[in-house]
Amino acid sequence: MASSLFLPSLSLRPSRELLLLADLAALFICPLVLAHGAENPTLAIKVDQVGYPLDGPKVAFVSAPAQSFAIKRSSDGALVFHGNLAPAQADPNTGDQVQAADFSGFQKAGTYYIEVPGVGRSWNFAVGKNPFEHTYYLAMRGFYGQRCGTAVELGPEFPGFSHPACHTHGEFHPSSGAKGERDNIGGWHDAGDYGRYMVNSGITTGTLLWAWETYGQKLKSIQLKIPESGNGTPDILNEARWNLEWMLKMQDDDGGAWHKQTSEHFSAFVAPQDDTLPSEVIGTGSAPYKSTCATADLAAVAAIAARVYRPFDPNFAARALQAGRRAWGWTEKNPNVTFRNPPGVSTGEYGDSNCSDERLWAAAELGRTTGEPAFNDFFLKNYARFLPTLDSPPAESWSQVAPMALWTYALSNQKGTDPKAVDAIRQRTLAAAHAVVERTRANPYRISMQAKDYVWGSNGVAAGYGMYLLIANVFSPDASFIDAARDNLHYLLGRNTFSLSWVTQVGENPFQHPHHRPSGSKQGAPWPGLLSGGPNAGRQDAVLAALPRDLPPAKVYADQLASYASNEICINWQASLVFLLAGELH
Ligand code: G3I
Ligand code: 9MR
Ligand code: ZN
Repeated sequence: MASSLFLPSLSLRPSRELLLLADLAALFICPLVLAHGAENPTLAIKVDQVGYPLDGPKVAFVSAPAQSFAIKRSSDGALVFHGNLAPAQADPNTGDQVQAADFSGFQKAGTYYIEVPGVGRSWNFAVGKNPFEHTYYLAMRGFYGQRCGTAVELGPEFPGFSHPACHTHGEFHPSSGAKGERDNIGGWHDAGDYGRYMVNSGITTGTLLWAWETYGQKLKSIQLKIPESGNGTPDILNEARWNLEWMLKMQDDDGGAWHKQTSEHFSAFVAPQDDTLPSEVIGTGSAPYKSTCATADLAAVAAIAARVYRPFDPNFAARALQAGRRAWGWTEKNPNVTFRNPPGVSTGEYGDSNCSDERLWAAAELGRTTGEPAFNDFFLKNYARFLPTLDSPPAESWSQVAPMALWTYALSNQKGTDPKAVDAIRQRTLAAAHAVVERTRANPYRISMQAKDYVWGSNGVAAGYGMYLLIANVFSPDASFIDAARDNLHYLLGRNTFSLSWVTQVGENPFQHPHHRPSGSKQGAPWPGLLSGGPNAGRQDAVLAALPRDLPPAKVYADQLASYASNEICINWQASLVFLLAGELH
């Protein structure tokens, strides 16, 4: 089994500080690293390119036949640990033969790489107390970079990553039932396109506010270097508010919310400020013009905002609650007005044929915030048929928010909360989470993904498994939940068949060509901190369609700008990543 080899050179270390400096230098100055690694890193060794916590499990994977592995210190190539690889396991989702390199017994902070005799060396990675903090910071700043209607500037850390104010005019599209200009600038660009869509904004902003509610203690002092930093409100809430303000503007006087604000068709691959297509508030094309999914999502998110912002800005909290109540009222009158793109409009549809889960979420969040019996009654009348959505995680997605509804109910401490309902929600969540842990342990790449999960935005599915496990951990703390959640994070950060980090500018081998207009319209590296959509066996773009027919599902991915179905960045999967990172902070 694995044994630790501490060579004399290790005990001669000059000082912890100096070593850290050397490690940092090694991470950023490639030639120095390569001098010790002897050769270029091989894609056959898959590590989390960010790193591993000091005391947790540490596993890398090797997809070429070999016997043993060594961990070497990046600064000088010193051998610090060695062990045998586990027997190969066949992974049907990738077609790989996978051997685990378990170095959990190694617990010294620093920067390292893995060497496998006959195979090569890996990318560098860190072992440390809190390895994911910087990635959390970059991922949250990813939202800042998506800000619309304002100038954005990432500062000296990322020179050249800036844009002047974009989409500074808004107007009503005929499908909205209204005419003329509309002062509704703001929000986040949804993805690689410049559209802003209420349904996707809803799950995204809700997930970020949940990250705050769940992990606020860990997040409150992490500064994001955004214009609001230092204003007394934690930065994750400052950033979320940018989008909330836009969502509130999408509400009509009658309480309903229009579905989206986009151009009629997708713009060319130009920088945000160069997209001059009119930015239009788009409705359903006939009365009542607003959609129920959008309005119910607004009600849910505004209700969360009302409790979360109360200590920092009671006026905003009150405004949000009022908007949430009005939105709820609209959905009572219009329980299932669905949205399809009206004639002449071809931007993202986010069409959802059933808004009852969105309404359940709205009722649950409004109930959790206000304690009013009407919301509790609605929830109790309707929740039972949604319980099965908990049985096959990750379950939540932009079109399926029932798990959010059920969990928020179970976490609410309001008086009228029904203990039987709470118990059912907890038990089903825990049972499913235990099953996911078992499955994750048995998976050759130690991830929760199944063949069916490689859909459009599959990296969000992986992050969603993580979120599910972390919520289970809130119900009943269990280290196996945290470890399995982190396994899915490792997958996103490089421990995958491609040996690729799916977060831009994170790790030594990150993907390079996101379907992202601000990145695609400039030279050089893409905007930092953004999560790729990931492998997608649905192959809904020409790049994926042209890949070999017999590729296993987890391989249907192309790091190409044109592959919007596998390589677009998007705020909803970005939010799941943030939640997962927040849960894995120390
Ligand atoms: O409706 C079927 C469902 O019955 C089936 O069970 C399921 C199995 O995968 O597929 C369902 O349809 C999928 C639908 O998403 C709902 O999940 C479609 O095949 C799939 O093409 C569709 O993908 C969506 C895509 O837009 C195309 O509409 C993605 O979820 C969604 O994330 C993506 O969102 C786009 C926006 O439209 C525009 N902005 C960028 C953003 C990210 O790419
Ligand atoms: O850029 C668009 C992306 O945001 C969407 O997710 C995707 C699917 O709706 O569509 C992309 O736009 C493409 C369009 O659908 C077809 N022509 C090429 C466009 C990309 O440049
Ligand atoms: Zn914009």
